[in-house]
Amino acid sequence: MQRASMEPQSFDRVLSSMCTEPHPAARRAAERFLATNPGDPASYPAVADLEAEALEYLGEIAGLPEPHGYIASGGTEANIQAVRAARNLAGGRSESTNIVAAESAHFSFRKATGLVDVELRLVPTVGGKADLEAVESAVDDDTALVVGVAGTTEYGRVDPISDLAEIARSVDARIHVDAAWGGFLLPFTDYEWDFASAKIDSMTIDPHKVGRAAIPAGGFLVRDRAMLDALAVETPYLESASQASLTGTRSGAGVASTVAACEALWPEGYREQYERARKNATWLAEELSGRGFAVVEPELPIVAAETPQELFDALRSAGWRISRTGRGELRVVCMPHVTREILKAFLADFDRYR
Ligand code: 0PR
Repeated sequence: MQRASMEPQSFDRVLSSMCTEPHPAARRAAERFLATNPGDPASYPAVADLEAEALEYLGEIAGLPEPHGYIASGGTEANIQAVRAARNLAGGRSESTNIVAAESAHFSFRKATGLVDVELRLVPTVGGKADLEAVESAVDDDTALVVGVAGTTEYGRVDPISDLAEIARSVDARIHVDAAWGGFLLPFTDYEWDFASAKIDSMTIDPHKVGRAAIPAGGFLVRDRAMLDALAVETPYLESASQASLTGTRSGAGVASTVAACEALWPEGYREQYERARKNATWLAEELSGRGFAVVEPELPIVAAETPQELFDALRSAGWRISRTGRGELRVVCMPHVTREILKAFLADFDRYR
């Protein structure tokens, strides 16, 4: 049998990913904690203490001084948990229980609502952000949750979170913010996206994306402990009484590397990383529009541009890991590993093939 390479690919041509190279301290921490299980805190107290510390960091980043939650396997799990908790607190499932999100929400909400069998009402966007009027008409007394995205997957847009929170309140629904990708960028912007600036109930904020922790490390945060309790099941043969996470055994590597990355980077390192990404995205957008391509102006560091299919294919064949938006635009995510040199090399190939 032909054996696949045991070498992971390098990051120097990866422009499509929302994951990145872990911080060196995060890598070391992940290795040390590979065989620990935060799902069993009574047997693995060291990693349980680290998880409390990881939550403190995430709370500080997201404006929540007394955070509840846990380090999940990623944004998908955190979004699933937000939907489950809201559904449970709304009195379980009824025929007409629904959640409302914009079409720009990540596809994990389709998984989440499919799993718990509630209706997902997707409303249109304006300028890539949730259309408030459409959200207002979509919610009703059976709405358990309204979702706002702070940093959409395709274009990096931030929904009007405070307005969405108000709409949610008006029908006694909860409001969840998906900052899986944007959460480690937004503290350095003027957006109102967090627990401090809006009355939100829960949040997804992933250390394994811009936070530079090792995969898997997602963040699920709730303001009110009751939301976590709504997810808990009893665990009779463990020393701890209950478990709120979706998975049982969890990654100690994710937890430890979250703490290590935050210790090394919060806040100044993350700020520098954000500034660099912002400048790179602005620069790339200008270069592409200077060449006559229609560019979607970056608000957070994602650049989308209308380019011909043949050019896209040629760049893929040349080894560039690029992706497309649903509308078919070339999409470049300026993650921390994407340096100006890498973008210059990309543009050189872009010019060669166009
Ligand atoms: N919420 C948002 C806003 C996201 O962008 C993503 C993932 C998720 C939730 C789900 O997070 P997990 O993938 O951690 O469960 N966004 C990227 C996407 O689907 C994920 C990704 C990451 C894709 C790395 C490619 C890649 O190489 O496009």
